[in-house]
Amino acid sequence: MHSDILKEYGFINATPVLTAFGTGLINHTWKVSYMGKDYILQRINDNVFKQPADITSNISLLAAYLKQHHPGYFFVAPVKTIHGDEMVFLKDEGYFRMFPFVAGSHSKDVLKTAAEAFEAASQFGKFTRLLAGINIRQLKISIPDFHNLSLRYHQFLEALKNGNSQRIKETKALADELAGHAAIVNEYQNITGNSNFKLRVTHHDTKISNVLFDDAGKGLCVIDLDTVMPGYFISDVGDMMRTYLSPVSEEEKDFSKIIIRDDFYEAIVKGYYRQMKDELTQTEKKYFFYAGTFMIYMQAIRFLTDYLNNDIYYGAKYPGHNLVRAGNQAVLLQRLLEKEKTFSKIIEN
Ligand code: GN1
Ligand code: MG
Repeated sequence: MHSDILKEYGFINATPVLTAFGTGLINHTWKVSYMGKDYILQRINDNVFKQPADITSNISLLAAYLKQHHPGYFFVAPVKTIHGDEMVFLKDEGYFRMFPFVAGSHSKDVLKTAAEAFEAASQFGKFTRLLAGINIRQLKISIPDFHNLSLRYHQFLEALKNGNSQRIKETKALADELAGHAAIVNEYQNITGNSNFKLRVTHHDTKISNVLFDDAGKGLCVIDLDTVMPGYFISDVGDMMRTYLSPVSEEEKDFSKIIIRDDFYEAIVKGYYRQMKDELTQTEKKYFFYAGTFMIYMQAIRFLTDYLNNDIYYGAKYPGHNLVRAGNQAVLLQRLLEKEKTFSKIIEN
């Protein structure tokens, strides 16, 4: 199958070498080596991204805007096919697109230092700031209600009623614990009704592997722009907290390893503020800490909802996988909430 796709890119003179790449849960990603150059090939999961053409349209829009207004910004545009298209559709295979593997750049799957958190936060902040002038209505909504916490909470309650009954029983304690944090949902509803909260160009997937670093360890740009849509800054800042603060990820089964690293929190604040300090409203700034609770809570209920619905969205590599992930995120939420007092001082300074 891959040879048909790669033919669309004119890769016919030698045999391209494909290797699975990255750890994403939704799209499938390969590294392709062809005639001494490397590329990233992705198959879009069109169960999740129902209109893959919307992604292409958004990326072209961003590329054109940045080229015009911030020509110095390093933007990784998709490789075009021999027909000049940015996406390939093959019957029975789905939607594919390819990016150049930027020479002299690298990405990371885990953060080792707070300096890396600073660089990443600065890159995500810069992205939103540089695009602040774009007419946000031109952006397509590639996943409707993606970070709509009210809807996610509703889906969680639905799964508790109509999901796998055995699993509903088995997860009662965790479900009760999570339902006990519904104040996070109420706060989200306040935000959506508050005009001091701005819809901005938001990345919506700010994990560390979506930042490209140069050889000196400085951030170059952000990648994986499929979920770039109008959104609130809490999505981006919150997902950084969710994925940078603890030394272990959502996959960790030993929950005692989940801890919050204060210096990484400070690095996220400093890196993001370096770019966004003058963009954020006073009201938004008050929700900086909340951002982390918002995203961790949403991820916890998304994992548990999927477990209750027999793992139809995230899939499971072993029995109980999504339950482990949900339990992990619930502990992370608890650990972060314990830091509220300490961290509010960091923002004030
Ligand atoms: C999914 O596919 P990936 O790993 O980049 C999910 C994110 C979750 C993440 C949790 C479209 O992202 O929202 O935070 O898993 N993306 C989608 O690992 O649902
Ligand atoms: Mg992603």
